[in-house]
Amino acid sequence: MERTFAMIKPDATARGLSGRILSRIEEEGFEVLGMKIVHMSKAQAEGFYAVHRERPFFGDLTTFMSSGRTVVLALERTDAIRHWRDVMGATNPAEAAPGTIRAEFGESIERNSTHGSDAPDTAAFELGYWFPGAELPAAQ
Ligand code: IDP
Ligand code: MG
Repeated sequence: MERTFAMIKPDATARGLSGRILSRIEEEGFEVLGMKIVHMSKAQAEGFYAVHRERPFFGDLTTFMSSGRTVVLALERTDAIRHWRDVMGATNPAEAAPGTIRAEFGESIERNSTHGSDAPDTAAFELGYWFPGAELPAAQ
């Protein structure tokens, strides 16, 4: 079993897509260990995306991510990190494979509907960022 951090981004919550995305998550065999709705501040978005601080899109990205509600999720499954990245599809919805969430719902490379951790170390950081302390059940 492995855990990953996922998020339904503001473009998707605004269009009423949270339920459909959560259904897909459960259909894919993920256990939802933690879930909450967060309207993050700009500073929280900057902390979460600190790894992208130097990228040209950092300002726009953190403005977008703090513009509305997100659903933050702690997910568990075998091969969770890679499987969730596969289900989301490529960062740019125009390049995402048919049937992926970003191909189906993404509006642009920025407004691409979902987030997923890309490696064990980023998953650990991101899970701890949104589910601090003992909010999640202890790993088996
Ligand atoms: P990922 O979400 O597929 O892991 P990252 O490269 O980690 O992609 O970028 C984080 C987020 O930043 C993306 O999901 C997207 O919302 C935004 N982003 C990435 N590249 C661009 C870009 O070239 N222009 C605008 N926004 C971008
Ligand atoms: Mg990333």
